[in-house]
Amino acid sequence: MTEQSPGLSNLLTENRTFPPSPEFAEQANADTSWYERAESDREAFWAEQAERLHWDTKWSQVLDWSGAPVAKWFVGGKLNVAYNCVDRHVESGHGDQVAIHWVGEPGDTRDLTYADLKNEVSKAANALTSLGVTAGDRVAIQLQMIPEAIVAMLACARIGALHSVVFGGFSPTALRQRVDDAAAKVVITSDGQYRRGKAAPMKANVDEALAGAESVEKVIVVRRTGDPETPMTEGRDVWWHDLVDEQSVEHTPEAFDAEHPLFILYTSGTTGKPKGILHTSGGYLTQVAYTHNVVFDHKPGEDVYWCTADIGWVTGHSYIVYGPLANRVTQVVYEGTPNTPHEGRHWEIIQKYKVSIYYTAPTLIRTFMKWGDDIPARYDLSSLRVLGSVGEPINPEAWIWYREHIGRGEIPVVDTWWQTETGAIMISPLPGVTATKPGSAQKPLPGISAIVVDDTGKEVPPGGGGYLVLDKPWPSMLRGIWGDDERFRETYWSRFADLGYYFAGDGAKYDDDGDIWLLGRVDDVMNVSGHRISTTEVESALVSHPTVAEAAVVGATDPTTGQGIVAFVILRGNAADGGEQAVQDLRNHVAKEIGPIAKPRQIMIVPELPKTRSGKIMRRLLRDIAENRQIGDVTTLADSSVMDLITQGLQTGK
Ligand code: 6R9
Repeated sequence: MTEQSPGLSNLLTENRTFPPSPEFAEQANADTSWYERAESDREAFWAEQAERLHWDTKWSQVLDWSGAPVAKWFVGGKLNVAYNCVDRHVESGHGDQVAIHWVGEPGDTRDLTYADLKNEVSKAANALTSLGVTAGDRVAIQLQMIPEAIVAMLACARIGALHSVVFGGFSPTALRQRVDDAAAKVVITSDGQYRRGKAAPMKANVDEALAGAESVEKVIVVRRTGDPETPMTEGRDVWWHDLVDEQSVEHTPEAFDAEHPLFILYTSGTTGKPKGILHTSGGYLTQVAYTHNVVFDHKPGEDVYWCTADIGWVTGHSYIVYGPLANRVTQVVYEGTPNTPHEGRHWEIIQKYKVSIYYTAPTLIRTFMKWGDDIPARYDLSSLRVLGSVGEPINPEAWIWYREHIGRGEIPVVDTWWQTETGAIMISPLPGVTATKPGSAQKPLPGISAIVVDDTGKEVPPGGGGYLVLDKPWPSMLRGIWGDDERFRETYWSRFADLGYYFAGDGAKYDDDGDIWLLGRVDDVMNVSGHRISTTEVESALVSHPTVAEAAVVGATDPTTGQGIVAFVILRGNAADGGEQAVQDLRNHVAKEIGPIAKPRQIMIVPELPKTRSGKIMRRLLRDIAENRQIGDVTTLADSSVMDLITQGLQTGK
């Protein structure tokens, strides 16, 4: 975005609102007074939230921002993160409460109570200590969604070692890059993983990654698939069950400083090298616990919660491991893919465990839409009472579908905006408090400040659009990029340096009520004949057409209009195949929904869209097609053959 127009040309006409039911509001964890209380004394509000945790030593100062942009929260406080997530629930008499209902992809299951979890984490902590891991060391974890992944993370936290979880689907090159960058001493992985009904080896990839990796002293291998071919390197590799099972269940957690580093999590930036986002202990745990409690209205001992993310992403860290466990959750953890062995797997699990809070991503919601309404309709989903969304802007069409077909048309849907860097949810409605609007994340949570500004950093008026910034520090904010302070300052703090704003990299706008609508990354904002049009907006219009299952839109260079809108569309299964008429209909539909300026220059009907392993559409690759360029690097795609499928289909006109 170069110049400031009166607003992004966001012409979304969505204006439905869904006020909370009186019954829900009556029992909600938060109420409107929280906003005022937090506004009148932000630090006192956060101090109150920190009381959710057990502190071995109380802090002397809530916030020290004198070293900005590196914050210190709860200065002088000491706590043990794992103790807070596990032991204290056992000590308060809840040792028998199920912490994790684990569901393996092939159908095997395992329940772990808080007492079980305490034993497992203590043993794993003793095991790591026996290998010489001490506070401040880095441990890389590449594991699929099995209980040991959570146990390993908590064991690191317990002894003050930093974990760096690397998504199970990442390539050996990606793993090696992360292991080297953090100089990890120990790597924890498994023999193999179940994916779409098949056992795939994992350890062999890890070995390939670690060949010659100097920092790595030990590799711990969890047995999952039982692959007899699993290679073990003498002297370096040890089986989890050999090492951990024989350890004592006694382990005394040490209290660490509130600013003691908790983990590093790599995320991609605009350049090729991933950024190791660093989070610390006290502020992070405070904000993830607080947000998990109010955003999902979580009631310990009553709710059954399920966040479908993978622990390889920040959502798994904050809303499977730390926030929920700090709040004494009972949660489902599922190992596999949503269509194995059938497309009703999630609904079957919700029915079986009586899941009451379900948190997932728009890409999956749209996939469910594509599979058909009749699939969830076959299951009893009456236990559900809160639905959440995260990861990308949710188009109103998908939001409404989610509420109607999963939420019986009556339960709150919370669209939660946040990032790896923010550590915890920042902008979201509160169930029982906010009248929700399909497609809008709405308001910063109590205690959080986020504003939409123009190029000069001035806040835009209602109806206006620009950049989303965070203008006040928050407890779970990143404390840096591992080993690259310069990049940390440059990426997030240089854009509005004189104002001290954190630059989120997302475009946003206010509606006339002052609610925030996220419009996608700023590099996804198109400029067509001087009009700013968000890719999300056009996608949303396309998806609102009955024949469309999913759409991705890019701005392609255009000699006359600056950028032209190019759309890639997947049609629903029951729609006629995409002939010229279908394409014309869709172009007209967008013109009707948004306005003639948003009419796509070109619409390509495709069988699949290129997505990263975390489900984000890689528009860069679609732009390559739209601009007739050689297709760029596809290594971070979940399925690298997708690009071939798309280009072949286009060549043969299918
Ligand atoms: C939690 C997570 C962060 C980026 C963020 C934004 C997009 C996430 C969103 C959303 C609109 C939401 N994003 N949630 N956009 N509405 N509710 O996804 O972290 O993987 O670091 O991605 O995702 O663009 O900047 P991360």
